[in-house]
Amino acid sequence: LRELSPQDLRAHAAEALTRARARSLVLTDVDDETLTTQHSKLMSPLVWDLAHIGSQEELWLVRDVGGREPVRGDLDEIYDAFLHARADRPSLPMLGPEDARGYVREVREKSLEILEKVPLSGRRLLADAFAFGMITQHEQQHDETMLATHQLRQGDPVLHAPNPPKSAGPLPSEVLVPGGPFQMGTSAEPWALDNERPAHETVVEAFFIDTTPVTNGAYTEFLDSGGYDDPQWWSEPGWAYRQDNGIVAPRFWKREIDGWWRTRFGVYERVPAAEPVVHVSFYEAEAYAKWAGRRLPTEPEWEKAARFDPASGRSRRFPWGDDEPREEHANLGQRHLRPAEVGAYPAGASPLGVHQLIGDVWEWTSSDFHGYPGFAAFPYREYSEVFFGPEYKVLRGGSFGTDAAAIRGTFRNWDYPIRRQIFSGFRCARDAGPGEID
Ligand code: AVJ
Ligand code: FE
Repeated sequence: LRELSPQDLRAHAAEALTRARARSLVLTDVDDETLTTQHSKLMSPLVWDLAHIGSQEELWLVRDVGGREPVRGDLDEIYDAFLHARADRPSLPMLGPEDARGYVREVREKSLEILEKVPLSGRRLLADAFAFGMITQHEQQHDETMLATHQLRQGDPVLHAPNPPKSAGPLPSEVLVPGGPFQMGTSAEPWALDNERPAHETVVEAFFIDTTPVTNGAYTEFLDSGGYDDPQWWSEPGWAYRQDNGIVAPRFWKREIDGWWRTRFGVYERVPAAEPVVHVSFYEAEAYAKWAGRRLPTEPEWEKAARFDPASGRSRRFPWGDDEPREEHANLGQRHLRPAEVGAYPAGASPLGVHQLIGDVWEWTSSDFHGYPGFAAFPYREYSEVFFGPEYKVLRGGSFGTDAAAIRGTFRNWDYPIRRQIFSGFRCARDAGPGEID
């Protein structure tokens, strides 16, 4: 970032903001009722997300970076996510669809003017350039949340996209990741959020990790062998969750006489065996792993598998190297409305041969969400620090709904272990025995 000229920084930020907005507009290009209905207690009405995107942009770019007067100071409270739980948002006096669209347009005009004028050099370079990155990622994160809202919505399909590539061929089931130190986290990545910082050395023991995420086919074996009815596979809180909520299969699945079917953005279809399983909670992932005689990877294990290059000993930005994601690397950006078959992205594999770490499905890890040694909250405690603790589990790698601007090898997402309306899947790991390390 320090090496880019102010003109290049501006062009990069403007392009990323524009791409995020195009996505937000596709996701909200639906009738007023679809926009204003609460499709699930777990989600906001789509029209709340849209104006919240504008409100955060007004706070951080228009007022903070630009030093300008508020556009709509009266909206701050309505769109403050910390003041209102999602379940309560429908009763807020929020902007209607036309006003929300007008509001985000007005804010965006101002932030692009500010981007043209801000020096992007000298004392405030890092803070100002980061603010544009933070707001871009914030909009993209809400775009993924809005995509999850679309998945929860009842009715005919309104979103359409071509299918992702097919598998390029079979792969070995697991890969050995060598033990020893590697660099985890980052101090250099310009748009990295506070919880990804700073870079620090971490040691892992040698372990095996699945080459790909666990597929629907493999998961169905767990289901069909009675895995959901056998407490021996479940943790104590996991079993209580399964019992209390009558959980019998991944979210959106239904058993028919001829096997498992699912609803996906309004389409009812047979569950495709070769795709990663999606819409499972941490507890379901953990139960599957135990049934399979394996376990979930820890966060350091996942990151080492994704970033460690044994040839140089360096940690790279992405499994395939330092280049920004391209279409052949990963299923990202809502280009496809489903995960791709395992083996579909050979160009995105890590040097050790681990595939589809980025894109397709978020992957549950066994780790709680905590700050790294030397963590400093930035720009505010509510961004991530207030979520640190044992209640949240970390997910890695992004999904087909995540934009390239909002994912990298160091990126950390977090959620409650019961959540599964997100695009969540997993892969398994196991300890390497003494005889297995060469
Ligand atoms: C990082 C996905 C957990 O959606 O709650 C959006 C991102 N933070 N607005 C969330 C976020 C503030 C956050 N997650
Ligand atoms: Fe937000």
